[in-house]
Amino acid sequence: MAQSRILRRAGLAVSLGVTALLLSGCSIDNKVLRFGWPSGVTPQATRMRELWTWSIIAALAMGALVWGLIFWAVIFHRKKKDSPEFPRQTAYNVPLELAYTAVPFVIISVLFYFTVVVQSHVLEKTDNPDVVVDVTAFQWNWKFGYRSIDLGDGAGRYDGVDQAAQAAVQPKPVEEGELPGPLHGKYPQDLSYLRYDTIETVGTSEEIPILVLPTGKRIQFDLASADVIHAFWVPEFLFKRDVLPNPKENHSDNVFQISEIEREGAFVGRCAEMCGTFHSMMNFEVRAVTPEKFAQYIELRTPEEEGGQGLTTAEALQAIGESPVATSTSPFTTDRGYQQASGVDGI
Ligand SMILES: [Cu+2]
Repeated sequence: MAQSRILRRAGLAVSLGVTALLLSGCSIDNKVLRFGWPSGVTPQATRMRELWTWSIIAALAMGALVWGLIFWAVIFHRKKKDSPEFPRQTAYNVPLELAYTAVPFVIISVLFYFTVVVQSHVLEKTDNPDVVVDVTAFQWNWKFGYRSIDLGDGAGRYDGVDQAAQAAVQPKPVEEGELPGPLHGKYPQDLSYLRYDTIETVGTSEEIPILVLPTGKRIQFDLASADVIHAFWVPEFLFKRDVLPNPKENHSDNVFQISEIEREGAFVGRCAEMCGTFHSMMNFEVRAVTPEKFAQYIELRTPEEEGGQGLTTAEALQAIGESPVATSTSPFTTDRGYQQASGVDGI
Protein backbone atom coordinates (compact mmCIF):
# COMPACT_ATOMS: atom_id res chain seq x y z
CA MET A 1 0.00 0.00 0.00
CA ALA A 2 1.34 3.43 -1.00
CA GLN A 3 0.38 4.93 2.32
CA SER A 4 2.34 2.50 4.44
CA ARG A 5 5.32 2.78 2.07
CA ILE A 6 5.37 6.56 2.59
CA LEU A 7 5.18 6.09 6.34
CA ARG A 8 7.93 3.46 6.28
CA ARG A 9 10.19 5.76 4.28
CA ALA A 10 9.48 8.72 6.56
CA GLY A 11 10.27 6.56 9.59
CA LEU A 12 13.51 5.43 8.00
CA ALA A 13 14.53 9.01 7.21
CA VAL A 14 13.85 10.13 10.79
CA SER A 15 15.74 7.24 12.34
CA LEU A 16 18.67 7.76 9.97
CA GLY A 17 18.73 11.44 10.93
CA VAL A 18 18.66 10.66 14.65
CA THR A 19 21.39 8.04 14.23
CA ALA A 20 23.55 10.53 12.35
CA LEU A 21 23.08 13.02 15.18
CA LEU A 22 23.86 10.36 17.78
CA LEU A 23 27.01 9.32 15.96
CA SER A 24 28.27 12.83 15.24
CA GLY A 25 27.04 13.53 18.73
CA CYS A 26 27.44 16.30 21.17
CA SER A 27 31.22 16.26 21.01
CA ILE A 28 30.88 18.31 17.86
CA ASP A 29 30.61 21.82 19.18
CA ASN A 30 29.19 23.37 16.06
CA LYS A 31 26.97 26.38 15.66
CA VAL A 32 23.91 24.44 14.47
CA LEU A 33 23.90 21.93 17.34
CA ARG A 34 24.47 24.66 19.93
CA PHE A 35 21.03 26.04 19.01
CA GLY A 36 21.93 29.64 19.76
CA TRP A 37 24.17 29.13 22.77
CA PRO A 38 27.78 30.34 22.82
CA SER A 39 30.61 27.85 22.89
CA GLY A 40 31.46 27.27 26.56
CA VAL A 41 34.99 27.51 27.94
CA THR A 42 34.55 25.44 31.10
CA PRO A 43 33.69 21.73 31.48
CA GLN A 44 30.57 22.82 33.38
CA ALA A 45 29.50 24.98 30.44
CA THR A 46 30.04 22.10 28.03
CA ARG A 47 27.86 19.78 30.12
CA MET A 48 25.08 22.36 30.23
CA ARG A 49 25.36 22.94 26.51
CA GLU A 50 25.14 19.20 25.83
CA LEU A 51 22.00 19.00 27.96
CA TRP A 52 20.56 21.91 25.99
CA THR A 53 21.48 20.30 22.66
CA TRP A 54 19.89 16.96 23.56
CA SER A 55 16.80 18.60 25.07
CA ILE A 56 16.24 20.52 21.84
CA ILE A 57 16.78 17.39 19.74
CA ALA A 58 14.28 15.50 21.92
CA ALA A 59 11.79 18.37 21.64
CA LEU A 60 12.22 18.52 17.86
CA ALA A 61 11.77 14.75 17.54
CA MET A 62 8.64 14.96 19.66
CA GLY A 63 7.44 17.91 17.59
CA ALA A 64 8.03 16.00 14.34
CA LEU A 65 6.08 13.01 15.70
CA VAL A 66 3.14 15.18 16.81
CA TRP A 67 3.05 17.18 13.58
CA GLY A 68 3.33 13.93 11.62
CA LEU A 69 0.36 12.42 13.46
CA ILE A 70 -1.70 15.58 13.03
CA PHE A 71 -1.06 15.76 9.27
CA TRP A 72 -1.56 12.01 8.89
CA ALA A 73 -4.99 12.27 10.52
CA VAL A 74 -5.86 15.42 8.57
CA ILE A 75 -4.82 14.00 5.20
CA PHE A 76 -5.70 10.32 5.35
CA HIS A 77 -8.68 10.32 7.70
CA ARG A 78 -10.86 13.09 6.35
CA LYS A 79 -14.52 12.73 5.68
CA LYS A 80 -14.91 11.42 2.12
CA LYS A 81 -16.34 14.00 -0.22
CA ASP A 82 -19.50 12.26 -1.37
CA SER A 83 -19.97 10.01 1.59
CA PRO A 84 -22.35 10.87 4.43
CA GLU A 85 -20.22 8.75 6.80
CA PHE A 86 -17.79 10.21 9.32
CA PRO A 87 -14.32 8.65 9.32
CA ARG A 88 -13.93 5.84 11.83
CA GLN A 89 -14.21 7.33 15.35
CA THR A 90 -11.64 6.17 17.91
CA ALA A 91 -12.61 8.04 21.08
CA TYR A 92 -12.61 6.22 24.44
CA ASN A 93 -9.72 3.99 23.47
CA VAL A 94 -8.62 3.34 27.06
CA PRO A 95 -5.18 1.76 26.38
CA LEU A 96 -4.30 4.58 24.00
CA GLU A 97 -5.43 7.26 26.41
CA LEU A 98 -3.49 5.64 29.26
CA ALA A 99 -0.42 5.48 27.05
CA TYR A 100 -0.46 9.11 26.07
CA THR A 101 -0.99 10.13 29.68
CA ALA A 102 1.89 7.98 30.85
CA VAL A 103 4.37 8.85 28.10
CA PRO A 104 4.68 12.57 29.03
CA PHE A 105 5.53 11.55 32.59
CA VAL A 106 8.30 9.33 31.26
CA ILE A 107 9.59 12.24 29.13
CA ILE A 108 9.52 14.62 32.11
CA SER A 109 11.32 12.05 34.29
CA VAL A 110 14.09 11.62 31.73
CA LEU A 111 14.55 15.39 31.35
CA PHE A 112 14.46 15.80 35.14
CA TYR A 113 17.05 13.07 35.67
CA PHE A 114 19.56 14.56 33.24
CA THR A 115 18.93 18.08 34.60
CA VAL A 116 19.70 16.96 38.15
CA VAL A 117 22.85 15.12 37.04
CA VAL A 118 24.19 18.16 35.15
CA GLN A 119 23.11 20.58 37.86
CA SER A 120 24.94 18.72 40.60
CA HIS A 121 28.05 18.66 38.41
CA VAL A 122 27.79 22.42 37.85
CA LEU A 123 27.22 23.20 41.54
CA GLU A 124 29.94 20.87 42.82
CA LYS A 125 32.51 22.43 45.14
CA THR A 126 35.80 21.00 46.34
CA ASP A 127 37.71 22.04 49.43
CA ASN A 128 40.93 23.29 47.91
CA PRO A 129 40.39 25.31 44.76
CA ASP A 130 43.59 26.61 43.17
CA VAL A 131 42.41 30.21 43.03
CA VAL A 132 39.79 31.97 45.17
CA VAL A 133 38.47 35.25 43.81
CA ASP A 134 36.41 37.75 45.78
CA VAL A 135 33.91 39.45 43.51
CA THR A 136 32.32 42.64 44.83
CA ALA A 137 29.56 44.24 42.78
CA PHE A 138 28.50 47.82 43.38
CA GLN A 139 26.53 50.47 41.52
CA TRP A 140 27.80 50.37 38.81
CA ASN A 141 30.98 48.42 38.57
CA TRP A 142 32.98 45.46 39.84
CA LYS A 143 35.89 44.87 42.15
CA PHE A 144 37.90 41.66 41.89
CA GLY A 145 40.34 40.55 44.59
CA TYR A 146 42.52 37.47 44.92
CA ARG A 147 41.97 35.89 48.30
CA SER A 148 44.17 32.86 47.88
CA ILE A 149 46.23 31.25 45.15
CA ASP A 150 48.04 27.96 45.11
CA LEU A 151 49.05 26.75 41.68
CA GLY A 152 51.01 23.78 43.05
CA ASP A 153 54.82 23.34 43.16
CA GLY A 154 54.90 26.38 45.45
CA ALA A 155 54.45 28.57 42.37
CA GLY A 156 52.19 31.53 42.79
CA ARG A 157 51.25 30.61 46.33
CA TYR A 158 49.65 33.64 47.85
CA ASP A 159 47.36 34.55 50.69
CA GLY A 160 45.69 37.77 49.77
CA VAL A 161 43.37 38.99 52.51
CA ASP A 162 44.09 42.64 53.28
CA GLN A 163 43.94 42.34 57.07
CA ALA A 164 44.12 46.09 57.73
CA ALA A 165 41.27 46.93 55.34
CA GLN A 166 39.26 43.98 56.62
CA ALA A 167 39.76 45.10 60.23
CA ALA A 168 38.71 48.66 59.34
CA VAL A 169 35.21 47.57 58.30
CA GLN A 170 34.57 45.42 61.38
CA PRO A 171 31.62 46.88 63.26
CA LYS A 172 32.15 48.38 66.68
CA PRO A 173 31.03 46.09 69.48
CA VAL A 174 27.47 46.81 70.51
CA GLU A 175 27.38 49.05 73.52
CA GLU A 176 25.07 48.50 76.39
CA GLY A 177 21.59 49.81 75.86
CA GLU A 178 22.12 50.05 72.10
CA LEU A 179 19.35 48.63 69.95
CA PRO A 180 20.16 45.85 67.49
CA GLY A 181 20.14 46.88 63.83
CA PRO A 182 17.23 46.15 61.50
CA LEU A 183 19.05 43.57 59.34
CA HIS A 184 19.28 40.47 61.50
CA GLY A 185 20.66 42.69 64.23
CA LYS A 186 23.09 44.43 61.87
CA TYR A 187 23.05 48.04 60.72
CA PRO A 188 22.83 48.91 57.00
CA GLN A 189 26.20 50.67 57.18
CA ASP A 190 27.83 47.48 58.49
CA LEU A 191 29.92 46.30 55.51
CA SER A 192 32.00 43.78 57.40
CA TYR A 193 30.69 40.99 55.15
CA LEU A 194 32.58 42.48 52.20
CA ARG A 195 36.02 41.13 51.34
CA TYR A 196 39.19 43.13 50.99
CA ASP A 197 42.34 41.72 49.39
CA THR A 198 45.84 43.00 48.80
CA ILE A 199 45.61 42.58 45.03
CA GLU A 200 42.44 44.07 43.69
CA THR A 201 41.16 45.40 40.39
CA VAL A 202 38.43 48.02 40.52
CA GLY A 203 36.55 49.12 37.43
CA THR A 204 35.76 52.76 36.73
CA SER A 205 33.69 54.58 34.09
CA GLU A 206 36.85 54.86 32.01
CA GLU A 207 38.32 51.43 32.65
CA ILE A 208 36.71 48.02 32.26
CA PRO A 209 37.88 45.83 35.15
CA ILE A 210 39.85 42.81 33.93
CA LEU A 211 39.81 39.67 36.03
CA VAL A 212 42.98 37.78 35.12
CA LEU A 213 42.70 34.02 35.70
CA PRO A 214 44.82 30.98 34.87
CA THR A 215 43.73 28.27 32.44
CA GLY A 216 43.55 24.67 33.62
CA LYS A 217 43.06 25.52 37.31
CA ARG A 218 40.09 25.15 39.63
CA ILE A 219 38.68 28.57 40.45
CA GLN A 220 36.25 29.61 43.16
CA PHE A 221 34.19 32.79 43.02
CA ASP A 222 32.89 34.38 46.22
CA LEU A 223 30.23 36.94 45.41
CA ALA A 224 28.94 39.87 47.45
CA SER A 225 27.29 43.17 46.65
CA ALA A 226 28.00 46.46 48.42
CA ASP A 227 24.52 47.80 47.70
CA VAL A 228 21.66 46.35 45.64
CA ILE A 229 21.26 42.96 43.93
CA HIS A 230 23.48 42.43 40.90
CA ALA A 231 24.29 39.23 38.97
CA PHE A 232 27.62 37.84 37.87
CA TRP A 233 27.42 36.50 34.33
CA VAL A 234 30.09 35.37 31.92
CA PRO A 235 28.24 34.14 28.83
CA GLU A 236 31.07 31.73 27.93
CA PHE A 237 30.72 30.09 31.36
CA LEU A 238 27.01 29.65 30.54
CA PHE A 239 26.40 30.50 34.16
CA LYS A 240 24.84 33.34 36.14
CA ARG A 241 24.61 33.85 39.86
CA ASP A 242 22.86 36.68 41.71
CA VAL A 243 25.15 38.88 43.80
CA LEU A 244 23.45 39.98 47.01
CA PRO A 245 24.38 42.24 49.89
CA ASN A 246 24.72 40.23 53.13
CA PRO A 247 24.58 36.94 51.18
CA LYS A 248 24.36 34.77 54.27
CA GLU A 249 21.44 36.62 55.83
CA ASN A 250 19.75 36.69 52.44
CA HIS A 251 20.08 32.90 52.12
CA SER A 252 22.12 33.15 48.95
CA ASP A 253 24.72 30.56 48.07
CA ASN A 254 27.28 33.12 47.01
CA VAL A 255 30.07 30.67 46.21
CA PHE A 256 30.55 28.68 43.04
CA GLN A 257 33.44 26.97 41.31
CA ILE A 258 34.54 26.09 37.83
CA SER A 259 36.88 23.15 37.41
CA GLU A 260 38.93 25.01 34.82
CA ILE A 261 38.98 27.52 31.98
CA GLU A 262 39.83 25.41 28.97
CA ARG A 263 41.47 27.98 26.75
CA GLU A 264 43.22 31.32 26.83
CA GLY A 265 41.25 34.35 25.73
CA ALA A 266 39.20 37.37 26.69
CA PHE A 267 35.62 36.68 27.73
CA VAL A 268 33.14 39.43 28.41
CA GLY A 269 31.25 39.49 31.70
CA ARG A 270 28.08 41.39 32.47
CA CYS A 271 25.75 42.33 35.28
CA ALA A 272 22.60 40.32 34.62
CA GLU A 273 20.28 41.85 37.22
CA MET A 274 18.71 45.23 36.59
CA CYS A 275 20.44 47.31 39.26
CA GLY A 276 19.83 50.93 38.37
CA THR A 277 20.70 53.71 35.95
CA PHE A 278 24.00 52.40 34.57
CA HIS A 279 23.25 48.68 34.87
CA SER A 280 23.82 48.10 31.17
CA MET A 281 27.34 49.52 31.44
CA MET A 282 28.41 47.19 34.24
CA ASN A 283 30.68 45.06 32.12
CA PHE A 284 33.94 43.33 32.95
CA GLU A 285 36.34 40.96 31.27
CA VAL A 286 37.75 37.59 32.25
CA ARG A 287 41.23 37.29 30.78
CA ALA A 288 42.39 33.68 30.81
CA VAL A 289 46.17 33.28 30.55
CA THR A 290 48.56 30.35 31.08
CA PRO A 291 49.37 29.50 34.74
CA GLU A 292 52.96 30.68 34.14
CA LYS A 293 51.81 34.10 32.94
CA PHE A 294 49.28 34.22 35.78
CA ALA A 295 51.94 33.56 38.43
CA GLN A 296 54.03 36.31 36.84
CA TYR A 297 51.03 38.66 36.81
CA ILE A 298 50.39 38.09 40.51
CA GLU A 299 54.04 38.71 41.34
CA LEU A 300 54.03 41.97 39.37
CA ARG A 301 50.89 43.11 41.13
CA THR A 302 52.00 42.18 44.65
CA PRO A 303 52.76 45.36 46.64
CA GLU A 304 56.43 46.34 46.90
CA GLU A 305 56.48 45.95 50.66
CA GLU A 306 55.51 42.32 50.17
CA GLY A 307 58.28 41.68 47.69
CA GLY A 308 56.41 42.31 44.44
CA GLN A 309 56.43 45.24 42.07
CA GLY A 310 53.12 46.89 42.91
CA LEU A 311 52.05 47.38 39.30
CA THR A 312 48.49 48.23 38.29
CA THR A 313 46.30 45.76 36.38
CA ALA A 314 47.09 47.46 33.05
CA GLU A 315 50.84 47.70 33.68
CA ALA A 316 51.07 44.09 34.81
CA LEU A 317 49.05 42.87 31.81
CA GLN A 318 51.33 44.78 29.46
CA ALA A 319 54.37 43.31 31.19
CA ILE A 320 53.19 39.74 30.55
CA GLY A 321 52.50 40.52 26.91
CA GLU A 322 48.74 40.95 27.18
CA SER A 323 46.52 43.83 26.13
CA PRO A 324 46.36 46.30 29.04
CA VAL A 325 42.75 47.20 28.21
CA ALA A 326 39.67 45.03 27.76
CA THR A 327 39.30 43.60 24.26
CA SER A 328 35.86 41.99 24.63
CA THR A 329 34.00 45.17 25.57
CA SER A 330 34.68 48.88 25.95
CA PRO A 331 33.72 51.55 28.48
CA PHE A 332 30.49 53.45 27.92
CA THR A 333 30.19 57.07 28.72
CA THR A 334 28.24 57.60 31.92
CA ASP A 335 28.06 61.35 31.56
CA ARG A 336 24.38 62.26 31.43
CA GLY A 337 25.10 65.51 29.58
CA TYR A 338 27.00 63.61 26.89
CA GLN A 339 24.29 63.46 24.22
CA GLN A 340 23.50 67.14 24.46
CA ALA A 341 27.15 68.08 24.50
CA SER A 342 27.73 66.06 21.34
CA GLY A 343 24.93 67.92 19.59
CA VAL A 344 22.14 65.36 19.72
CA ASP A 345 18.94 67.19 20.56
CA GLY A 346 15.76 66.10 22.17
CA ILE A 347 17.03 63.36 24.47
CU1 LIG B 1 24.49 45.42 38.51
